[in-house]
Amino acid sequence: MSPEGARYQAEGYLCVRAVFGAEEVEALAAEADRLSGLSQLIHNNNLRCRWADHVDTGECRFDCFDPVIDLSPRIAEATRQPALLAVLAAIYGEPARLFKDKLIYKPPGAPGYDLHQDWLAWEGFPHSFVTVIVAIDAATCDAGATEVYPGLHTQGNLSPADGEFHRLKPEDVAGVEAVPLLLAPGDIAVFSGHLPHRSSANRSHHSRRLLYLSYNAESDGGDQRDMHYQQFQAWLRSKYAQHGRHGVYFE
Ligand SMILES: O=C(O)CCC(=O)C(=O)O
Repeated sequence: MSPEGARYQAEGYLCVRAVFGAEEVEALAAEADRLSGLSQLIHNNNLRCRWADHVDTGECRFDCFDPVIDLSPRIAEATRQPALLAVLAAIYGEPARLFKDKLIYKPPGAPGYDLHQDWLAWEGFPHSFVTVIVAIDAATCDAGATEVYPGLHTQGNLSPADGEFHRLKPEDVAGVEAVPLLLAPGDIAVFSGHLPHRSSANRSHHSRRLLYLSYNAESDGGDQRDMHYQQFQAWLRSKYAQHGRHGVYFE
């Protein structure tokens, strides 16, 4: 196993610096800006869009596209960037397949994310699921960088395996110090689907735009992205319906 692979196995995460060059980052930032201007698309009934309330004013604001690559060939290209795929191949010992793709904007005042694991007990959900963060902006502590709990991925799923999303409890990470994934634009971080993580609010004066790209090992189900998004959108529709929201669509 490569030293990167061994470190990832032990800690459940890995940061690799300057995987994307300045020009690539500039192009991704320009795409993020372009997409944030698609006001027809950014609608609260569109299943592709996620929202978050400003921590001080309570104003509900757009936060994330999920998925995003079908909106931008440039971002789609970033998911296949050779140096990024080489890091994943070193971890897996085989090629990786894209499973999910999000662009999180986290503007100033956006709240953090509660402590959770990404792996979900859904039929066929790949056990080899990992997420790659690609930093478009700097991820700093005051901007609400993602924080991980090293080593706890070895404990597997820490919440009921009932197919629901669960927040974890502080006891689940007791005794382990959180490590913020501090990234400069162009850096990447890779972390396991079983690694507990969270983030704080963005208290800085700049957005913390990150691509959140998830993959599985080729031998663990091959290309499952379409299937995942069908399953995910059916799940979202059922959640909206439980709250009396029936006008949702995907565009
Ligand atoms: O944006 C963050 O810091 C965390 C996002 C996250 O945990 C998620 O999307 O699963």
